[in-house]
Amino acid sequence: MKPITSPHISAELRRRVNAAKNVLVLTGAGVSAESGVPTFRGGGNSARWKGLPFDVISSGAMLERNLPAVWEWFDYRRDVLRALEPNAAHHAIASWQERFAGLTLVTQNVDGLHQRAGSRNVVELHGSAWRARCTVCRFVHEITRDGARPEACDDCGDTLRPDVVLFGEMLPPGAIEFALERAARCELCFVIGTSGLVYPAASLPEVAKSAGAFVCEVNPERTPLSNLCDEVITGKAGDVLSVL
Ligand code: BJW
Ligand code: ZN
Repeated sequence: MKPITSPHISAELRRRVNAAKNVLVLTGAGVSAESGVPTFRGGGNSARWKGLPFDVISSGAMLERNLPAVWEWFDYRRDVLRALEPNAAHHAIASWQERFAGLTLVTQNVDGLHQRAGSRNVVELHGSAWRARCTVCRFVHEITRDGARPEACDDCGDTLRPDVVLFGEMLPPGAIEFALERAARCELCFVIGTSGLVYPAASLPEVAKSAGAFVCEVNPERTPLSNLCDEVITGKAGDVLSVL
């Protein structure tokens, strides 16, 4: 039987956690991995769709070329998500709202699992698979967990697209600006379950570090951000955050 080992958390990090007020948390696909959501770059099922790599199907160029294919990919993703639940990491992060006076949760995930765990005011840098947006008037439509998605815009009747940020597209107006401003004045920054490859999201820990924050990464693997971090906790988000 595999021995149960507790992740190592330094006394310095514990001191910082106890003292911090302004905390920025950046999450990526790895935070949802223990719920069963495939990561993009971890060799999971969603890395390819009908033979296409995810960065081809999840791209602005594909949306221009073949919107129905992009919808099909997101319809499939929502079907997978429907059956999944938030995990210990989502719940731990949600509980931090009571722990830190100034918590900012910024996620790259489009799965809505942070909100389902009770996190409020989540900054969704890459949008949500649970919304559709009009390609003409930008009116946003919620897609309910059990309902079918709307076919056309309720406001102007035009074509809808997933309300997500695909490669080569701009982030939602104001979202990255707000996150960068919070990164520049946090004392503690957690980078959890992201490969740190996609910008501008990956610039948030860089900004926090330059502004003097203590930066801590939680990931089973090293990433391009590991070297700038003050502490790297090697482990799964659910295991690490449960004991932090
Ligand atoms: C665990 C775990 C466990 C496993 N516990 N961890 C600067 C330099 C170069 C390029 C650019 C740049 N600025 C912008 C760009 C272009 C581009 C970009 O960054 N490209 C790079 C890849 C090179 N960025 C953009 O296009 C962005 N737009 C933009 O900047 O507009 C202006 C502009 C346009 C064009 C040129 C220049 C400027 C938009 C990016 C949108 C990203 N969209 C996607 C798809 C969303 C829709 C969908 O869901 O399909 O977002 S791509 C995909 O990657 C998805 C994710 O949110 C994103 C990040 O991935 P994430 O979350 O890090 O997941 P993984 O799978 O990569 O990593 C998982 C990690 O978890 C791993 O490290 C595991 O070890 C770990 N893990 N189990 C903890 N249990
Ligand atoms: Zn419309």
